[in-house]
Amino acid sequence: MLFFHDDRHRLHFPQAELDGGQFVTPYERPSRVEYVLRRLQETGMRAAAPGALDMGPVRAVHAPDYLEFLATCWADWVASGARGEIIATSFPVRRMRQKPPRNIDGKVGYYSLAAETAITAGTWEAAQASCALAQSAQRAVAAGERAAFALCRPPGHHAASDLFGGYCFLNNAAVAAQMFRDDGAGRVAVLDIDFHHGNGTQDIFHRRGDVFFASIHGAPEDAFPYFLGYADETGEGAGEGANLNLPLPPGTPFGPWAEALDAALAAIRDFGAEALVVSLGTDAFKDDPISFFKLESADFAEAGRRIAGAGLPTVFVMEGGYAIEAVGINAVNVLQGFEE
Ligand code: Q9C
Ligand code: ZN
Repeated sequence: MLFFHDDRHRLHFPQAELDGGQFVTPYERPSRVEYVLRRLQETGMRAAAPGALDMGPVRAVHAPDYLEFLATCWADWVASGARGEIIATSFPVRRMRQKPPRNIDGKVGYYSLAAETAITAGTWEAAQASCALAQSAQRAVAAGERAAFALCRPPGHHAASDLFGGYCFLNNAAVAAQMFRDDGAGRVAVLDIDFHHGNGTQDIFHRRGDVFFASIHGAPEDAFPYFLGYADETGEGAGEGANLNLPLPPGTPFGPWAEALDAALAAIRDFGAEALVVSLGTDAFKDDPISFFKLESADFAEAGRRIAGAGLPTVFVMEGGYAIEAVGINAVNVLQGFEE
């Protein structure tokens, strides 16, 4: 399988993540990519050179003011006299006004969905380079490859049209799905197998009937992002019926997880998708430090086999996965299973 990567992911490496009342080294760290790269090379996957970012499809799924915020927030933060990394502390919660303030500290809270994700000087460049990888993989598949893998970092599926957080800034999977539509696919599906609910992707397509979103994830009662991802979220308006959430409880092993995967794939087939984007997180792994499913490494290969059974042109986009040494094996197992 062809894959795309870009060293500029290293430009995004905050020192700090707020976790359990302490600042810790972020779980979402550059070494994740090194482990995946090594495994891709060991297994003979083919590296291809990524193209430049096309802002057209990015603007189709993200709000202009949000993109402007991402491009300018670091300079504004530094100019305000702040000395550390950008961390959101104030949010427009219940009964408050949904209106971006002038103050940069207020803006940061307005455009974020959680406080664990810091922004640094290089974050915007890294996020753009990451998104360009999803675009390059989509172009390869549109040009006739059966499948391609974008080794995206930072990840994307928590990023909504105008929100960052959950380690995500640009929604790489949503951008790839949008590009399939722009290329003429009438119907596209996004299958999200990251442990966490893909709230950003769901939100972006919630009112659209042309992009189906299916997600298998830790139930929101128990897992981040906590405030979206219930089974009764089925889409709205033209999008009614084009959203499928499959939340699962703590301790879920491969058996019930795989049943959910089969249900998602059946729904994608019934929808009539012509192309597939997979949000490929490996944090459903049993040893993941921030998740609670119990998949074994071999299970990821079986997941890849089942995804291949959909018979669709497929773009794999890297999302989460924090059991660092196993991230490469687990991610590449999905790709290898797909290719069998
Ligand atoms: N105490 C992705 O997998 N919450 N994002 C961490 C740790 C945020 C996960 C809490 C998890 C975000 C792409
Ligand atoms: Zn995740």
